[in-house]
Amino acid sequence: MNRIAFITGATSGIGRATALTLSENNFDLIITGRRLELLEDLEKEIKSKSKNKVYILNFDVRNKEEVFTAIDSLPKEWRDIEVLVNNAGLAVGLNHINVGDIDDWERMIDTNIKGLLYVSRKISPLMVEKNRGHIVNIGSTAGKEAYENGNVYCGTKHAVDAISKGMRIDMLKHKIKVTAINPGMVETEFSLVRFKGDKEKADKVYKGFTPLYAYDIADAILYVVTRPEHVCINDMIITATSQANSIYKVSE
Ligand code: NDP
Ligand code: 8X3
Repeated sequence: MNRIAFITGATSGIGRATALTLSENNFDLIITGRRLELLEDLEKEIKSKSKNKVYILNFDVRNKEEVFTAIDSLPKEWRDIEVLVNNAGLAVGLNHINVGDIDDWERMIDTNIKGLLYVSRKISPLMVEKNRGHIVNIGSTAGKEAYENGNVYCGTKHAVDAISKGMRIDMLKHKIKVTAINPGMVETEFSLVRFKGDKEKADKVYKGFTPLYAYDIADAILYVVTRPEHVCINDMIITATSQANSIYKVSE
């Protein structure tokens, strides 16, 4: 087996690009998400390009039992996970707090915070057993400063920021690295999900400037997980050149 990376949210966007990039760089992959047919397509694509191995786990990160059962079901040879990429996440809705939709808030909190915690709770002990591993949490520039209408999404990503710092301290004596990668605007299915399938609204988000693409973030993930053993990249903020942070962006 090659080094094994476990990627949540590999059906689309950053997770999918990361799976393809890591596979091109000799990782075997455990790819996860809710849309099984997209995981199967990704598996076929990877296998058409390399001899690297792929294992599919199909679960919803919000469902603790599903997460635990799926990870417990991994065969012995797939349990030596060296890299966990906690990527599954979403924004839903874009409203002032006084008119926010509580179901949207719960989806974001359950996915971005609780889902990340469920997966980490199951995989970190496997890493601790070996005194080896690397957890990469996908935060956001929205986890570094809040913006108008972003309230709860920004809150969940600030939580990812704090959890990453805490994890890094807890994992120190186990020689497990923890990296937070915080992208600005990346053109993926993110805005389509945020605007609940309204493609016109979603497309507008990326008009008038060159955003980041999923492969830009995958490239950063590849960089952090291929540093020498004594080097840990703690925190990375990556924006498009046209963007300074979550608030300031210029048109081209
Ligand atoms: P996409 O919508 O393209 O991908 C999101 C991925 O998360 C999908 O694979 C989806 O899989 C998975 N996912 C969502 N909910 C669940 C769930 N309940 N259970 C399991 N998997 C789930 O968006 P991105 O690639 O852009 O987003 C990836 C991460 O990057 C997120 O954490 C996002 O917050 C973060 N991010 C994105 C930015 C952007 O501008 N795009 C900027 C900064 C951070 P499926 O639907 O098949 O379950
Ligand atoms: C996604 C980037 O600016 O839409 O985390 O919050 S932003």
